[in-house]
Amino acid sequence: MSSAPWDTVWVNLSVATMVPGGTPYGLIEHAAVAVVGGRIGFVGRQLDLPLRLHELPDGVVRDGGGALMTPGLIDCHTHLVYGGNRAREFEMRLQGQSYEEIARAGGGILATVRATREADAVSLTRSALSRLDPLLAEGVTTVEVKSGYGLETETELRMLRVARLLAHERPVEVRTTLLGAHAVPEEFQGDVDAYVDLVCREMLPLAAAEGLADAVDAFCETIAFSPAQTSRVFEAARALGLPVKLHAEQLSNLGGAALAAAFGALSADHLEWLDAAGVTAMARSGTVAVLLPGAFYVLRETRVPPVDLLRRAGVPIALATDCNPGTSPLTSLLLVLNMACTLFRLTPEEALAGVTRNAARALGLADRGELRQGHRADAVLWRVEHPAELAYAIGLNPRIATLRGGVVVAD
Ligand code: DI6
Ligand code: FE
Repeated sequence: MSSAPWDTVWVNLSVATMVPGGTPYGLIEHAAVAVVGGRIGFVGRQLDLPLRLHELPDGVVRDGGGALMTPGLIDCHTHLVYGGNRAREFEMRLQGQSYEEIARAGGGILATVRATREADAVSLTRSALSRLDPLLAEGVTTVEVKSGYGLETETELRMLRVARLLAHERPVEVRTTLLGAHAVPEEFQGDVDAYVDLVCREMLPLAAAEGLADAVDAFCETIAFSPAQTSRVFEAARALGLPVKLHAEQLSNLGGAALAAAFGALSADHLEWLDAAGVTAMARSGTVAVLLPGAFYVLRETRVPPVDLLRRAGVPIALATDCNPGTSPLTSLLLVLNMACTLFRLTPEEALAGVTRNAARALGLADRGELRQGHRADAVLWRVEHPAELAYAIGLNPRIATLRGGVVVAD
């Protein structure tokens, strides 16, 4: 048995711990990070290590080569699992066809629903991996994946099973979210409440019984589900002990964020139309604001989320790709950092907190998102001199290596 108190000690690093309250980014220069049992055993100045490096057995000390270490990135809002794609629709829109014409020709979200229903688990897994891999290449260690393109029990559950499987195929933790109330399927047009019944009475209980859902989400919008219908979904989730989150205030203000806050939601997401009352409600309940600049960009929105109000109220701000085939075919979390700064005027530090500390919180995960003693040793080594470079560069990937549970993962 080794007498070393640690499995690995990384030295010769700068570390952006993202622990709030100290230096910007929680930055420590000339730092060391020690790992034991997949957790962080020490993070601090190399000088303050309680052991001399030469006393440690061979192979324990690893040279970081002056790299910057950050927490592993967390993409806390994705729709990674779906069938087909909507590139043709993108092309048609740019050739002058309207969204309505495309929908009448069988396009839009229901086109993805059809393609997803037709896809088996193997092909869903294959296409989801093609989107997951670019995220991992940029240092993502935890990803949330929603259902929502089945809109029938069998396909919704299949999507969630595929999402869970991704964690067996790649070195990543997957958190799953049931989004049965994403859109109204064709067969329930005209009787939305009957579809909400199906979500509440069948999808949620079956997903919960199979342990397939870590949370429940809905799309509260004039083109989707009303606040009353959203409440019913949240009541059903609460009865099953599942936390909730909400697509809220994306295209209009229905008071979705305040509703989510009243249910103690983990997060309310999008929020371009969020008002002061919604901000106050979120601050009171500790609900995270998840901003999704990819969808804002693709839809060419002009109304930005009320970032200043969120800041002043102390609402934690997270960022995510919202990777989906319609409004955000985006598989770069680093690009999200840049978009959040450029489009929403977040600072690079806020942006990085949005894909680490606050993204963890948006998923209800208290063991990651910061590099501090006791947290999971999920981390990324970057070839940059300062953490602002991660948000500043467009299209550059300076990742050197990813650690998951303290182990360098294969690329
Ligand atoms: N908000 C959106 O913008 C997307 N879903 C959502 O809840 C649209 C998804 C799609 O068009 O496939
Ligand atoms: Fe979404």
